[in-house]
Amino acid sequence: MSDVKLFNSPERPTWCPGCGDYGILNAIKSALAGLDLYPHQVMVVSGIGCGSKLPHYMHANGFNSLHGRALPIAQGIKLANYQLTVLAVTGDGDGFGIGGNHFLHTIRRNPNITHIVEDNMVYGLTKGQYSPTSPLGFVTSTSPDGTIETAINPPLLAMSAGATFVARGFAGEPKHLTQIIMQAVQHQGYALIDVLQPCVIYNKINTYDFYRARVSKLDDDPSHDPTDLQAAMAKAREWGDRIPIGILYRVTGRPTHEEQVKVLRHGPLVRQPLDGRSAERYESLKAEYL
Ligand SMILES: Cc1ncc(C[n+]2csc(CCOP(=O)(O)OP(=O)(O)O)c2C)c(N)n1
Ligand code: SF4
Repeated sequence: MSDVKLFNSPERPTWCPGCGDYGILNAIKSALAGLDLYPHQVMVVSGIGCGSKLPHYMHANGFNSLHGRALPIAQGIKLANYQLTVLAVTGDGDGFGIGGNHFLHTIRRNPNITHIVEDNMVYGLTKGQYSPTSPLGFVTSTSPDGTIETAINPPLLAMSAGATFVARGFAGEPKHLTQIIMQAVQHQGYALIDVLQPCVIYNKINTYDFYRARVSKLDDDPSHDPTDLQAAMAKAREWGDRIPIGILYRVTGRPTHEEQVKVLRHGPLVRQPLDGRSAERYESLKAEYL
């Protein structure tokens, strides 16, 4: 039986005390252990940002990549070895700004990966510039008079692009988030979890208190049908006195990217034999790049 302690890393997070990323890290580790997964079965890919330091703070395979590039790298890893449980963990700037193009095309492919977005609505690592999810009028160093760009609504965007699993979590509710992550990992296809993550330094609006007064769990709403796309889109638009968290939308039966790539019918690429010519090519590439 796996255990959450197996995912503990000796590295101490450098996140600010109170940062929402702590709750997300704990939820990820609990979810993986809860699914009886072991560190060697898991790959955590990130980009660059405060939240993207996460792979360093847990014991599993990890890839701290380039700003905005976590999704293509996660897909490449999944194509190489679809037996790995692959998580892409990104900030909102990382996942929806510089990586916005990858976000849309990942949804189209439906790879069997889980995308967890630490959505603090600001660029934390680079000291508080506005991001694609910053609310209109948000005052930052790059928007001293308030942002004049409309914020994207990530769950709504994902649903309209055809995502098969879309959820919203809150870093201040790690047990609830754990349950969402477990279901996202079990989902066959691309699963987005947009996690409301307080940045205690650069976002003084979307704080723990702000969210605690507003979040409402969809699990407590018996009328919510996560297979009803129109209803799920309406829920994703709710952002006022009540902010729904939980699984907004889930549809099953759409083939994953890996199921449709013919060469993978012979097994994971990493387990397929190389013929003589490709072995030579592999050695020359290895010599060139390593
Ligand atoms: C190509 C490139 N552009 C810009 C940067 C600078 N940069 C590093 S992290 C970051 C934004 C981080 O914000 P976010 O992704 O929301 O994550 P957070 O730090 O808030 O967790 C930026 C602009 C970079 N490292 N690489
Ligand atoms: S700056 Fe914000 S996002 Fe970055 S570690 Fe501190 S609280 Fe977290």
